[in-house]
Amino acid sequence: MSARELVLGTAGHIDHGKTTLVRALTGTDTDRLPEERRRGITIELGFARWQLDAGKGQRLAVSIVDVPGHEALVRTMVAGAGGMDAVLLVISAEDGVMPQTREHLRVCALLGLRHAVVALTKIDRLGEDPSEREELLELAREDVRAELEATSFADAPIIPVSATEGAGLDELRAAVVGMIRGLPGRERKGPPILPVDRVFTMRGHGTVITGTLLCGELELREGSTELTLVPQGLGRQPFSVRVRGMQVHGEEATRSRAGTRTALNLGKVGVEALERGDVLTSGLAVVASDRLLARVEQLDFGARPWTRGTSLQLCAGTASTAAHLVPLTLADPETGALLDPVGKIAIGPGQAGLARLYLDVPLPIWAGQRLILRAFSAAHMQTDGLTIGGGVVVDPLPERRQPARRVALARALLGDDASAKVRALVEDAGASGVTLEALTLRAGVIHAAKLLGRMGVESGPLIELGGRWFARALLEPLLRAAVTEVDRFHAAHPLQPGLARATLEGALAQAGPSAAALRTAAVDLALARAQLRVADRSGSLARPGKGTLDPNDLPPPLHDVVERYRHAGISPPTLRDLGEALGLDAKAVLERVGVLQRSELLIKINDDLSYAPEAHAQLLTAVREHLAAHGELDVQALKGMTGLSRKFAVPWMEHLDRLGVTRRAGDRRLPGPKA
Ligand SMILES: Nc1nc2c(ncn2[C@@H]2O[C@H](COP(=O)(O)OP(=O)(O)OP(=O)(O)O)[C@@H](O)[C@H]2O)c(=O)[nH]1
Ligand SMILES: [Mg+2]
Repeated sequence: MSARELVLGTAGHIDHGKTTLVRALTGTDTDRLPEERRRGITIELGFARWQLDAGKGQRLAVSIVDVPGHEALVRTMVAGAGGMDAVLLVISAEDGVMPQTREHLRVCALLGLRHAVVALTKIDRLGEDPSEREELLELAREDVRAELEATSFADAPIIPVSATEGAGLDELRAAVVGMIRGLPGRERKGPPILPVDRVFTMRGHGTVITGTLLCGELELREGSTELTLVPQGLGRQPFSVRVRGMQVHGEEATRSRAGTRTALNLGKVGVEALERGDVLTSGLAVVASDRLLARVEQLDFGARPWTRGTSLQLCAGTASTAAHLVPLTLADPETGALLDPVGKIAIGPGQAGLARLYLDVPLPIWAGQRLILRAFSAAHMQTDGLTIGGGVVVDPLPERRQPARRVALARALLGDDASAKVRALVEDAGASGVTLEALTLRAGVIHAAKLLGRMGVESGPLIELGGRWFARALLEPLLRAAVTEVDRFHAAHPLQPGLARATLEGALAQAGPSAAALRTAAVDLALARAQLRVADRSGSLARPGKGTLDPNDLPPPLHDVVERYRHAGISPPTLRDLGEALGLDAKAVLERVGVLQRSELLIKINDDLSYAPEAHAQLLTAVREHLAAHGELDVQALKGMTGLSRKFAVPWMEHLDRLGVTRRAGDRRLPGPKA
């Protein structure tokens, strides 16, 4: 196999001799269907292999795609053209340029094709008289030259041929070889993208699909090679398929490269599960989407501007659907740069701009994909066909946002800087964040993970939280909101050490939409920067210097409580005693005792019983001494030793167990690990 593989596609008006020329060059009749033979026209895409001698022993393996010229079959032509590297434009010298000559040319240009050879066919039909023939040929040549002048094919060689008599075919071969030399290579890195153009069953093999591998590489590995089928159409889901066999140029192969016509034999899937328009791929490049952001252009012969809601037919890859368009902004006619949106936007004939496209059914879409837009009204049918414009996909999965933000994002996505694309997408996602998968798809970059890693370092502009990426700058306003919230809490609850963390994060959620992970990270950052601190054992959060209980300078209501406990020593009051003594209701008592417990100014024994730290320490010492002397402890002993009543002694025993000073053994307590 040669080093160079490419797809050469025919183009041109119906009956101008495309299929006849392919047969003369390759020996293959690409009109296989009985209906094609009967009507003498091409209906389906045809495929032929062409071994071309490029001189110096080099052979080129060219795959020819032969398209129909019929005005009603332009969608089929577009499906074929999506995989072409170069064009063989066929124009009858007898008839000259006709509507589908123009329309096909435009499709090729809109799809980004830049290389063509023109075959001026049927020269044997220009009459007997040599000088008259020469004159007619010259006229035809001028006609073609004039038509090409304003296109990206202005320099294409024009070769007069007769497919039926063979004249000019050597010159045509030489011109094609010359053109191929100037062709740029295809992108082989990244995931494979193969739009399906045929699905059929082959006896003994099962389901076979064919298509042109647009980018990447396919390698058939021992065992199984899995690919993902991204479907077109409503109600269909992506699924994986196993590749059992591969054919390239009619021969078994284990590898196919970008720009190669490829047939795949798929295991365990019926033909009814697949359709033209589906895409085989792997990794994260293609997504079934029914809304997209695209840079679009309307050709200059259009009859009316595209406004909000304009309906068009959209062709993408080998698929197509009806769609409507919402223009967002215009492009500068000189530089092509997207302008700031002003007023009501309409994209008129000869203008380009940014638009959202809403598709009637989802199609497999990828970033950077070329689109063809066709009109439904037949206003230009007679002269130009229905192809009215085209575009390139800027974002295959856009979120619903304001036009100004769409335009800013589109500017970054249309550039060449992969880091800038990724960063712009993360910033656009705002407080909801975006996953690595979505970023890879939407930016259309292969190494999104690597780029994110670089931008996600501690001082970098991005941050990953809970599997989503955010702009680090989002943390600052949330952090400020958290601090303000805690300040407000201190002002409203001067007796409380701080605000529960969950309550604080809940309050941040009320302030505006944000991901939970982002709120948590903002609070963490406030703690790391010491703008907040953990106030007590329950994890309440406070501002530095606030909510702190200084034991020597307690607010009077708390001071009163502590004093009661201090004076009571080892026989402290119950909550009820305390309430009665201070004239407080149960709630107020609980609140004050709770604050003091959390700040360790009181030590909790059970729900009703607390001790001042001094009395608590005193009792612990006594217990430890008793355990050391006697090796055990019971309620009776505790009562005797301390003078505690039974009411206090029983909870104390349990408290000692919890502390690990004692451990229970039947009715007795033995020394525990913390004795
Ligand atoms: N005399 C003469 N007839 C030709 C030549 N090339 C094609 N024809 C005839 O023109 C008719 C149409 O040729 P096709 O090759 O089917 O044209 P086509 O462009 O493939 O048509 P579609 O695929 O339907 O668009 C056939 O009858 C051919 O025999 C030629 O160079 N000389
Ligand atoms: Mg044909």
